[in-house]
Amino acid sequence: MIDMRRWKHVFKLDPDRDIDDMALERICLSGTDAVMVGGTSGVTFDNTVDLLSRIRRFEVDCVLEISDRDAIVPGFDLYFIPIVLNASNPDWIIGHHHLAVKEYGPMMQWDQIVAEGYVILNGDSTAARVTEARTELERSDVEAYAKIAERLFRLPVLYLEYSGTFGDMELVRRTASSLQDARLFYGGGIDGPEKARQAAAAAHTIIVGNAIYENLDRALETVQAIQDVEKGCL
Ligand code: 1GP
Repeated sequence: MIDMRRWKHVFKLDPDRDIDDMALERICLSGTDAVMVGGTSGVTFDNTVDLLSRIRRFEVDCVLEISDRDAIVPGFDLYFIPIVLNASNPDWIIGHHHLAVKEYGPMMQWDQIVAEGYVILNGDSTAARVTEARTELERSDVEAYAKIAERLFRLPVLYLEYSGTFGDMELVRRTASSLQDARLFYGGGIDGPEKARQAAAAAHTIIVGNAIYENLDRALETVQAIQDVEKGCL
């Protein structure tokens, strides 16, 4: 059974973006803890199943982050379900979840499902626009969301999502250290080893997305950077 609590580094692959076989092989053999498949727009059953079958040639743990209930593909190791805590549109807090469980409830394997409390912090991101997220937040707002995620909803993951831009590491560090059980996932703007080291020093788990498509060599260097942080050489 996969233990996501041990993950330090995750690559996030978008089914709506092209990646050639060589690049995919380098990602899957990089030493990352897991490959997460997910994206905000253009995710379909077909492009998700296609990417899963290509990743499955490798042994790396492979999980799906569900953003569209028409693109729920069997065969992943785990299924991550975002609950966007700062969404203004309640569809992203409970609406899509309700419809998905109504439709797929009888066949859901609940021990494969991980709920993520998302806080979206980059107002310019697609995720913020789609969910109508309130991104103008004080640190105290984020702290409150962290408590709601962990104490009220008992979510196993709090995901601080800066998708496309590098975030406030002091905020990430303080939020992570305020959590007792939940894991803090950080994603956004990690474009190479320097930022990976900073983010890894602040969060429990870092997620690298865009860099895979923009500069693969530097994206791959983020895996080693985590190992450096683990050894204490920042
Ligand atoms: C996106 O948090 C991930 O959901 C990663 O962000 O694409 O900016 O690396 P980037």
